[in-house]
Amino acid sequence: MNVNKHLEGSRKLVDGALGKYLSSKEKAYRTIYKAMRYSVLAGGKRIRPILVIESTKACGGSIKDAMPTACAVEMIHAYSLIHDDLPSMDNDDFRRGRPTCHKVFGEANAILAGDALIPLALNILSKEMAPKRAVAAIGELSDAIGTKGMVGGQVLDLEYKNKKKGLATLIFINRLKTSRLFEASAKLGAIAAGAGQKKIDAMGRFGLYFGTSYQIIDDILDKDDYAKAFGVEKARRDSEALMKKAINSLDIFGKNADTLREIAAYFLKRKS
Ligand code: GRG
Repeated sequence: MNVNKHLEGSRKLVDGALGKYLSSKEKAYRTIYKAMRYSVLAGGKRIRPILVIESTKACGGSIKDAMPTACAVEMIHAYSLIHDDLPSMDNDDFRRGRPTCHKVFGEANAILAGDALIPLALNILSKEMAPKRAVAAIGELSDAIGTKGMVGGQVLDLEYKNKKKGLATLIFINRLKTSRLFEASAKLGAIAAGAGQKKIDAMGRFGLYFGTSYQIIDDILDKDDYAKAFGVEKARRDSEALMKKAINSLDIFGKNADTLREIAAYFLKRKS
């Protein structure tokens, strides 16, 4: 399989679906949709929705089963980036090569665009999944992004901003801030396919290891946290070991998870 081409195709499908969810013909809502579209449709690797889709497929579901869930997860990711860029957090002027949401729409509208993406994501899950799957998906996603997930990780990250972090702290923060949403993405894909608990759990392990490796690679590329604290060589070794663990978590899916295995190997070698 040509992984690059495959990912490109998936990205196009995700972008098309996101565009549809993020449109309203009513004049009154023009500003908020404009701000949301600006940030969500600004490119990005779409790795989380791709994990949702491939997890669904590995569990016997279709792209159609996966797409609402895939878009919901990407909306949550986009919200976290919009808020992370705010002056009160990372205070970034650029994201994905263009001015950040608050630079273009003002701080209040950027906060609100991020805010609006959360209920929209949950609403999509509630309306477009079968009731039992929707309840499981909303439960998992809200766990992943709340106080003991992404928000909790961000709070700790801010607390430790100018302090030295030991290995355990660094891993804990990364787990909450980054890997937990990867874990949820892979699990949500299995839930969207109607998989049983064993498969949902296996996908969760895959997502968690994948996300942890992904964050370390991010740090190598940004010369940041993990790579800065422990050196590029250890960071490289650890990211490889974690991606191996991710791939090993897929054993119970047999050949059905071959695409996920190839995607994991591909992202281990990413350069941006
Ligand atoms: C505001 C609650 C709240 C949380 C923010 C996501 C986040 C937490 C902070 C952003 C900073 C950062 C580097 C987080 C680690 C997660 C990560 C690797 C984000 C970048 O994700 P990619 O590589 O980006 O998927 P694209 O642009 O490709 O979508």
